[in-house]
Amino acid sequence: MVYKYFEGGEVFYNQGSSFVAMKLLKIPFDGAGFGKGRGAREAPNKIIEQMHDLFLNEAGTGCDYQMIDVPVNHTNIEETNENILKAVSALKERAIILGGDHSITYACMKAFTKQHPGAGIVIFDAHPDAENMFSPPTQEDLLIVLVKEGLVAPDRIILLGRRNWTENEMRFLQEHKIRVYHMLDIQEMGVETVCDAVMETVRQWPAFYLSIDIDAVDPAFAPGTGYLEPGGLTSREIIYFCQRLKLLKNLGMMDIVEVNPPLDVRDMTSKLAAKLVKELS
Ligand SMILES: [Mn+2]
Repeated sequence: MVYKYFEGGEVFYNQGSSFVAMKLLKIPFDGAGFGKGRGAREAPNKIIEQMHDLFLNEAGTGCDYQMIDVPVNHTNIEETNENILKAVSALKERAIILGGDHSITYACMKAFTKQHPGAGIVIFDAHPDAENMFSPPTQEDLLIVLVKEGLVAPDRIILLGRRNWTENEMRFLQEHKIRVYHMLDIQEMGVETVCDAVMETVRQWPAFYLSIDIDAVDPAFAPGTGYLEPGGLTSREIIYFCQRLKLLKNLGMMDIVEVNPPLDVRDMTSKLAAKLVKELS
């Protein structure tokens, strides 16, 4: 057996070689915020290019991908969000979204929670993204806007990988009692225990969205991103989380954001993102 079952949980489980179909949404938007995400527009195509070198995933599942291009306007975030909303709302089944900067998760989540009232979100990120309150949100304040606009209940949010924050962000997380597995928690508890705990919680939600800011991973493994934050997850650890979380039936949408090919080293980061797409499929 490749994956262990999640005790008591409903799982998606494929043993041996099989084929699945998956929609891949390309959202090459990097126009939000203060420009740290610039370059992320190149990520979707770069990641797809890297996927050509990967065949079956580790569990033996192959996948037919259907690519969908979402039109973006780098100087107009509202227009871009409208396009994202339309594209994600049209999805009927599980899909993977390739950003783009982290601001895209706002419109994706808006569409997702409309389809799945009461849905939650699991976010891998080195940062809480709760500093300012711009609306529409940038990658700096995604979380704050999700909560303030009532798109997600604070107790249906789980953050993983946090290791840098501001005072405002710390206060926000505490005030709203948002569940956070900081890097230190992950180190002390161990990845398996944390993953078990996360799954135990999210399987009780009607549905959940998985958002992976690649900066949750240590820059040693994923240097191609705008904010380098030492002390993150290893590539193996993020792969492990993906392999297990995707077993939950109520996982709906997933995104991988903040991959920045112009800042990358030998396409390491795009390659890792490509690997995550395969393991999530
Ligand atoms: Mn981040």
